[in-house]
Amino acid sequence: WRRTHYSSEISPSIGDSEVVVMGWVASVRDHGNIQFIILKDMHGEVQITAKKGECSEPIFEMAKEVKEHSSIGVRGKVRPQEKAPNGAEVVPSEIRAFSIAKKAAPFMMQGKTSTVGIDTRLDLRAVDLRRNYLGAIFRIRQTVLNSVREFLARQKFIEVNTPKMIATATEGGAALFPIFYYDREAFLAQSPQLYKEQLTMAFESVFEVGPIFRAEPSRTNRHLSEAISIDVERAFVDYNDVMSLLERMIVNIIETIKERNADDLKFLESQLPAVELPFPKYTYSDLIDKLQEAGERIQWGDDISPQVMKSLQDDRLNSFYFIIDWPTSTKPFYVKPGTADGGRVCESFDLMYGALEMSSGSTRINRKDQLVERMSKQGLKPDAFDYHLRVFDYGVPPHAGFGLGLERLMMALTKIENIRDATLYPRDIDRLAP
Ligand code: ATP
Ligand code: AMO
Repeated sequence: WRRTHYSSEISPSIGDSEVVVMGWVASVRDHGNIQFIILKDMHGEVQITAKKGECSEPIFEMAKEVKEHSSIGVRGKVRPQEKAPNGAEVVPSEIRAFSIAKKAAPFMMQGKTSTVGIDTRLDLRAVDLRRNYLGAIFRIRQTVLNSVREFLARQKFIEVNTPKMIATATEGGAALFPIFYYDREAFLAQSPQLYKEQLTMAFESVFEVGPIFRAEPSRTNRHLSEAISIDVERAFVDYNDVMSLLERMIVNIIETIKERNADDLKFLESQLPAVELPFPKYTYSDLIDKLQEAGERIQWGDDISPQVMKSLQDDRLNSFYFIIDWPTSTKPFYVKPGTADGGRVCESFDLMYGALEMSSGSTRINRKDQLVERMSKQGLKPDAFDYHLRVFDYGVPPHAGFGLGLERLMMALTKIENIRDATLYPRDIDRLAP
């Protein structure tokens, strides 16, 4: 018993030869003397039609019994059927039940929406992931990753992996997860920041796709405790160059999804964001003025929250745009202050999609004395960063880069409302399993 065809290959052109298909029961429709089973596999769906009198009595009985979510194999002949997926159906001569679903899952495999809440779905995530809706989401995610790797490889970036068990924090605001590391305390990495910067010394252009860990105590639809970050770092460039790289990468991702995921987009009834190069840029200071004009009680130096951004009426703020030149005090120690105004603002940017932050990036400090000074100003002990500071005696090039949150990007691309649906097994303050 071997699978001979995937669902997508079952079409009238097969003629009346025998096939074996395997998959999961997506739905069963009982019409008395005729049973329709929709069988789902990794490539789509195929209809199995068991008619009383046409197939044997035991097969007909079996077709009546298989429940949704069971995994089965079907041997049978193909015949044209206009109303079935791909215009053909399989008339079963044998049905094998590999594993019969013991219970009805609390959600349906087909259809776009689910009637149950996300917590019920996450409790049974592997089954939830069989839903066509999430299938489409994760195929698009795959295209995003492929497209990022293809795009950066064309620019001669090399992909790296940096340690996830680390000695010191890099991203001031976000809290760390402490771990036991033999007899010492260590942390899960909040970002590959210092390692990717160091690696520009040897390789010039590097990127990493990997987990970042952040102890986010808040329950929001846009924070995970473990997220995937696309981190990019390049030598001999500044923040304008990497903003240009980032926006071209986003456009490339969107074009690639249009090419490779047309069926998924159709199923999701979702439009990809309309983008045009270059993305609009707003300076932090200009936005603060605009927000104050709109009546927001916000001061220069404050962070700009998604709630606050919603008070601005500007169509260009509905898609991708950059907020640039942030106050130096709001950004981590490694971000390079500008030369004007005693370095009050720094060479930094956030890439936004509407009110949602997608990415942060900057030109980095490449002088040891300046880095030490910035660490001290932020209340960090330079001694703790000795492992990092020592390489600055050996020709650290000017460099710049960014971190792009993969799940956040998925939210912008597919309009999912909860970031948890952009990850297979989400981690948050309430959830550590499955
Ligand atoms: P080894 O032959 O190196 O002792 P192993 O055969 O015992 O490894 P595992 O310990 O199961 O295999 O690990 C699988 C692979 O992952 C091996 O190739 C191992 O070298 C690598 N590996 C295991 N632990 C670590 C680690 N802490 N850091 C890096 N690589 C690791
Ligand atoms: P930042 O802290 O802004 O910058 O993180 C970069 C991007 O990672 C995503 N992100 C998250 N996504 C989901 N859940 C979270 N808890 C979470 N935290 C962050 C966001 C965010 O924009 N080292 C710098 C990057 C750099 O300068 O290269 C950094 O970590 O999309």
